[in-house]
Amino acid sequence: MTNYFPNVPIVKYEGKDSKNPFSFKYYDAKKVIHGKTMEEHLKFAMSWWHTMVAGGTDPFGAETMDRSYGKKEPMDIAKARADAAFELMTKLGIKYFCFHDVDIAPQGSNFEETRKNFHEMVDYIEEKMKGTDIKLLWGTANVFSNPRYMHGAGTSPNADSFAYAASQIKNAIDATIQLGGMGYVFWGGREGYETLLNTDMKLELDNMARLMKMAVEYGRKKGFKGDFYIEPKPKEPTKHQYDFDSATVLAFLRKYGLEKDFKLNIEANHATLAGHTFQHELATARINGVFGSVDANQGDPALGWDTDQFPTDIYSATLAMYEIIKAGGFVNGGLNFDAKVRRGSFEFDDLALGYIAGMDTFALALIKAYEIIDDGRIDEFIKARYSSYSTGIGKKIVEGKTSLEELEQYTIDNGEPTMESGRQEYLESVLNNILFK
Ligand code: XUL
Ligand code: CO
Repeated sequence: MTNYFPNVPIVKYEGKDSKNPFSFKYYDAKKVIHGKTMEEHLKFAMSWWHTMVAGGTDPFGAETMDRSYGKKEPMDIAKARADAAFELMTKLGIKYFCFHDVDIAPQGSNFEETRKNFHEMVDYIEEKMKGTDIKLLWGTANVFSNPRYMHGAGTSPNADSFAYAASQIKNAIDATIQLGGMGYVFWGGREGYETLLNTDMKLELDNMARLMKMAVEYGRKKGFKGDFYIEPKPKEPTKHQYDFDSATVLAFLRKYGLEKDFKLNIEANHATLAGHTFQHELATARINGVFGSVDANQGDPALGWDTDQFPTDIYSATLAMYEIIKAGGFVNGGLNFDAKVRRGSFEFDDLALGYIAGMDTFALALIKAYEIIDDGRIDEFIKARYSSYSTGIGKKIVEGKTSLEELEQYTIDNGEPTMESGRQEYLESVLNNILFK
């Protein structure tokens, strides 16, 4: 193994009283909780783009982090990054990773050269995976950064851009299959519009569905048995992004008959940008049978953009884990840290410390979510709140055995409903009681 992170040891669980920054306080990978190890419940993944590539740029400043590992040639840098990725994942005990095509290999001077670089790196990563238990969680294609996608990819007004995106997606699906990935993500970075003065929204949406259908057909033909995901996000980079939130994506999938092959990859910070909570987006996916995977991170409530911070908010993470457990847990999906260290956290140690913070947050969230379920007060309250639908007129409503006429007669006989409190403050105190006991 390389030693690009010399200060980072093999990070172990030392318990909540440890003051060792390179230790887990809550994540005890092999500890069994409700029949599964923490590692099996959480399925942590490393995001290649934020961890191996991102250099800390922002609109006002250059890179603060050097991610070239002392190499000069683009392919050498790509290989060093792969070596560093496996070193970091091994030291942190992370068993999955996710990548875009452009994260792992340099762009060539034309499509064929880029494709050659890409497949060379896929082979390199495949070799690195051998003899480890590190797996690919999902793959994807970056069809939003290059200027050819300035007006969109699947929703571009330019058919040649659409074709280029399709070609990239084909190769990214091939790579996902080769590396044994069980997921393929569509995040519509520029699938949206700035103004309707130049946009045929119907054609753009129809075309996006056409591209996804072709991807499903191709993937299934090549033997891909995993899930395709759409990752909702309301805005940034486009003003009106078509994959706005879980409900919007669901309507899209159903309209175009894609709901059997696609599930949702829910990202925390995208949920909050849409004006929802992370829990709301997960719950919407769960109750509609399309919960798939998670991009874990958090935004800053004082900033209106996608800050992709490592998640440390226990309150939000716990409620997210509560939903994930209720959805039956991860099957093909997992918990990908779509998170990056802050521009000022430029040292290699910060990468490891960021992951440790995020992993501990979700480990504690897993423990607390099961404590909420085992405690039962919240679930029992919700059940009792709807008990009027278990008998009498309520039962008839639920079973579809009544009518407006009967309900009118019932109301005449019954008079004013007797109201009950929603007890929000009490329930919030129950949650605090469990979180901080
Ligand atoms: C961007 C974002 C992407 C997707 C993959 O906001 O979340 O990194 O997760 O393209
Ligand atoms: Co994401």
